[in-house]
Amino acid sequence: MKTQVVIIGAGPSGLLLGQLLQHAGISNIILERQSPEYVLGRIRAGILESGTVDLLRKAGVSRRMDAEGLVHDGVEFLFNGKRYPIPLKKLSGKSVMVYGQTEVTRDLMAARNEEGGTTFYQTRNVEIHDLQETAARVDFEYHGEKYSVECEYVAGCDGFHGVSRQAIPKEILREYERVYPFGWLGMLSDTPPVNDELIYAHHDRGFVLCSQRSLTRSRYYLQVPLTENVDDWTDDRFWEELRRRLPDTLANKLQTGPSLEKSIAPLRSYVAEPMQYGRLFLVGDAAHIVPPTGAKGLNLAASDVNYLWRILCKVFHEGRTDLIPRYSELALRRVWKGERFSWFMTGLLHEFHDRDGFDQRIQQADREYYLSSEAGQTTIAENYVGLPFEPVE
Ligand code: RFL
Ligand code: PHB
Repeated sequence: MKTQVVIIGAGPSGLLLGQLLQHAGISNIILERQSPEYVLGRIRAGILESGTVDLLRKAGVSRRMDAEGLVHDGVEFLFNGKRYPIPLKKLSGKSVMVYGQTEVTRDLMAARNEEGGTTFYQTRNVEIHDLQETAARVDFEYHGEKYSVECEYVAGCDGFHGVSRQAIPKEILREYERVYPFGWLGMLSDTPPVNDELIYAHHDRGFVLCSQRSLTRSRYYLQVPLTENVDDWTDDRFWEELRRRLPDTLANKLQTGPSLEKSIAPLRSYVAEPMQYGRLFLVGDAAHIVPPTGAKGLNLAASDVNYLWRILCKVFHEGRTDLIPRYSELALRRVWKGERFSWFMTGLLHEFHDRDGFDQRIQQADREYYLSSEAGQTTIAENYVGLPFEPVE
């Protein structure tokens, strides 16, 4: 087989890149380890920045998002029982969209099927070769048979545990990491959200996020120690703990119901540099992970896709191979700002049991400053809705 770009991974990065390349007349094949049902069963991100929304529109997959997604012009913070609404639109000129990663992925899969894009699901043993040669090669197994694809470029969209990052030699790859001493216990339920806007709350018992997927589906998260086991959390225990961490005005409004999904995710900040090596580009979680507190994971994946798609269009249509090494530089500049914001939000809102008195007072002062000053709120707003993309020239 031969194609212009092999994309490893059919998560949001791989599918969105595939769709944009297809529309630009650049042939591509996607290789995915799991089945489509498995990929759609993963409950992950819920908030789209306006730049991500624009990119999904450019990719021609926004019909359902525009009809069903909820535009949020604000977000709320809460600590010491006091609520701080942040008017995102007023302060930054932009809004965010509530539309889940599962739905984005479903729309991208449907578009690819309709347009006849080639995707191999349930592949095994994907191997990347010849990244420094005149053509790269990707080998894989599919239903017990061995296959080989020759291509000009490989997009590693295979998430944190994928194989692509390992194709960069150890002496070239640099890794930066922070691991946090807690995780998020998430619960999805068909209950109306407790508030119109998302609420990020600090409480002495730990952080809480009240999020949503629609007007009838809620997503809540509780900060928990990493030693917690999800099986020890019955629905009743989850609702009870959530109520304890919310002020009475909200706790009394909370509508409870059976969970559709519950899981614990550890929190991590991680960046791999460079994001390009020979004919390979790393995209999304394959190159970087953020703690979910800033809602940046999926949005940074879309940011990488934006830069790579623009660069590959110029490479294939205008012969601009000089842009290839620019990908890493452009993508990383925005990635590090997303990393900084996610780290900052995590530090601002969580309960750190290992912090001494001084650090706790600084955290308190930070919360008071950022949430009560318009300048502080504007900083949060412009990062939350997403920083602008740089032009690719
Ligand atoms: P994905 O979504 O992980 O997709 C990678 C795809 O590659 C496949 N794959 C392979 N395919 C072929 N061969 C191999 N060797 C392969 N190895 C892996 C995988 O099966 C998968 O289908 O990465 P992508 O596309 O870069 O998208 C990134 C986003 O998914 C991610 O940033 C966010 O979901 C992060 N994230 C969250 N972000 C938020 O903004 N808000 C959240 O609430 C939120 N919750 C989460 C999350 C990430 C989680 N993970 C990864 C542990 C919750 C969890 C549990
Ligand atoms: C979610 O709805 O899953 C969600 C929303 C905002 C975040 C993280 C997760 O910051």
